[in-house]
Amino acid sequence: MSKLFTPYTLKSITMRNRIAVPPMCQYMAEDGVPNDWHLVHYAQMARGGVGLIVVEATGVSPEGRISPNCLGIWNDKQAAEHAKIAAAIKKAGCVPGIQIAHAGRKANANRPWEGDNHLEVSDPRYWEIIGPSPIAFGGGILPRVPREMTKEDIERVKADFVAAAKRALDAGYEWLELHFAHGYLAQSFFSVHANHRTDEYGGDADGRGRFLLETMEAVRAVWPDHLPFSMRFGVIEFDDRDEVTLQESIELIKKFKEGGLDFISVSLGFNIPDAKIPWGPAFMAPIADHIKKETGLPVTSAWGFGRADLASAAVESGQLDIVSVGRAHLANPHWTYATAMELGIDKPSWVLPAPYAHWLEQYK
Ligand code: FMN
Repeated sequence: MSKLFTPYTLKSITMRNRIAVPPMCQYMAEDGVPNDWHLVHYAQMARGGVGLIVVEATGVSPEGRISPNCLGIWNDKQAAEHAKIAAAIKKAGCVPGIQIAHAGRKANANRPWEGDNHLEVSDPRYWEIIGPSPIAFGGGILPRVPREMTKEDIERVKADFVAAAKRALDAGYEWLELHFAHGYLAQSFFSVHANHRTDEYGGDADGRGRFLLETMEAVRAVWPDHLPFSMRFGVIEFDDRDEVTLQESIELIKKFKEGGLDFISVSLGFNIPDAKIPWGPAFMAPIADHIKKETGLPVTSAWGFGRADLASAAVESGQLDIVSVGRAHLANPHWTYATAMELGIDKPSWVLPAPYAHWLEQYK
C-alpha cells in the first residue's frame, strides 16, 4: 500500500489520502462572487478522489484581488456562494479548504490569457494598488508603483483577513490557508526587494516579518483550534541571497508555530522578475524537507509533483506530509484515481464515489 493512499489527520480533520489540489485561480468571477464555473470545477475534482482541495486565492477585499475576475470573500453574497462549493467538496468526501489573499502591488492585473499585465489607469476596472514601499514589481508587465501603506492601511488589511477567515468558517471551509507567498502583499512585506520601510514594519527580518506575524496572530484568534490553520509561505527567492532568506524564513516560521500555526505549504517568493528559479520536477521537495526538519511543522509543497512516482516518493520518503498536485488535476480531475491505478493500490476504483466506482469495479 502506497503511503500516498493512507489517511492524514491534522487537528480534527482527516483527509482520505495525502493528495491535495493547491489553490489555482480561475479568473472567472464577477464582483468576486463564485458561480457555476467554480462549483462544477471544484466538485468535479473532489469527486476525482483527492483528499483536500484548497480553493483558489480569494480576495479579502476588492483591492486585494489579482484581477477583476478573481474570487472574493468580503461580503455575505460571496460567502453564500462559497458555502455551496464547500458543501459540494465535502459531500464528495474531500476536505474543503480555502486560501485567503491580498495581492498587494501585483493586484489589478488582466487575466493571464489577456496579458497578465496591470490595467491602464483609464480602464473603468482600475483601482489603486498598495504595498509595503513604493517599488514596482516590473518585469515589463507589472510596472505600476504601489502606494506605500500607512499604519491605518496595515490595520485595515489585517482586519480584512480576520473578517475573511470568519466568513470562510461560516461558509463551511475546514482548512484555512493564508496566502503569504508568490510576491503578493504579505510576502512582499517579508522581501528585501519589495520592502524598504524604515518603520517597525521594515528593516531587519523581525521588522519585515511583523506584518505577516501580526496578521497570522489576528486570524488565529478567530479561526477555531480544532481546524487546520495553514499558510502558504515563500521561503526562498532564488536571487543569490537564498541561504539568508531561508534562515530568516525558518526563524519566522518558528514564530508562526509558537503563535499557533499548524501547517506550512512551502513555496517561493516571486518578488523579482529575474529570479533564477531552477524549474524541474519536484524541485521544491528538498527545500520543503529542510523546512519541515528545522521547524517541526508538517508540510506540503507543489510544483511538478504531478506524476505518480514523484508524488508517491515525496510522501513515502517523509519529505512531504501531503503532496499538492495542481495542473495535473486541470488535465484530469480524476488524477487521484489514475494515480491509484498506476501505483497498483487495492480496488483503485473506490477512490471514486460509488456511482462511478461500482461500474468501474464490475466491468474491467
Ligand atoms: N498558487 C497560489 O498560491 N494561489 C493561487 O491562487 C494560484 N493560482 C494558480 C492558478 C493556476 C492556473 C496555476 C497553474 C497555478 C496557480 N498557483 C497558485 C500555483 C499552484 O498552486 C501550484 O503551485 C502550481 O500550479 C505548481 O504546481 P503543479 O506543478 O502541480 O501545477
